[in-house]
Amino acid sequence: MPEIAPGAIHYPGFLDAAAQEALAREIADVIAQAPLFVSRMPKSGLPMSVRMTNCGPLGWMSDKDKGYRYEPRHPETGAPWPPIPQMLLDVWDALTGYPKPPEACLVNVYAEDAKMGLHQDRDEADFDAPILSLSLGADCRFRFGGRKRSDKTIAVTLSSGDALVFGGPARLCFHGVDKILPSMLTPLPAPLAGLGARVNLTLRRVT
Ligand SMILES: O=C(O)CCC(=O)C(=O)O
Ligand SMILES: [Mn+2]
Repeated sequence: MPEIAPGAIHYPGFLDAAAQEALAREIADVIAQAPLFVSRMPKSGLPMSVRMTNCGPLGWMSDKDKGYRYEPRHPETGAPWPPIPQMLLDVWDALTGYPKPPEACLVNVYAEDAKMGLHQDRDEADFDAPILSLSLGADCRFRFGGRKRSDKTIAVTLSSGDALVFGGPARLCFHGVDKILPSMLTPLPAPLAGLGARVNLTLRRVT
């Protein structure tokens, strides 16, 4: 499997079509219980271009006043996040080998024109566990750099069914989504059809 940087491994096509469909069904269930919402940038209050929700004991969100953080409850319904589907816990075990389960699974839904700026995942208290990312639907141009914002970056295409694990020396590497690739609009699997162009799941340990 290609190591795109020390500690960052890309698993193209890790989930086959049947597994992608099964995962999409699980995520559609999560969204039915925990509706998609829009996070806002700290201070400016500008809306992010992705819509999101979470499953697991903790969920990531952001708003104008309190900024980036994890919360045990959905910001609009006030309900606890639904549990992380077993198949995702199994993928976590298989690909990270980390002895504790993930505590948060962020679901990001990208419209065709959505993107995500270069950032580090650093709202967690513990950086020992790797991050696991899974993609469904349209290809995207994913950008991966180093531990400084100014470090050189590379572009990687993430496609439906791909997994990416970044931990160890890559845990705090800057990354982002430049764009959804319009010439490669693989539709989202049926259970998620109509929600957007691409769905990304990010599993993390938080505490
Ligand atoms: O959509 C992706 O591939 C990356 C998402 C991400 O980096 C994040 O939510 O922190
Ligand atoms: Mn990230």
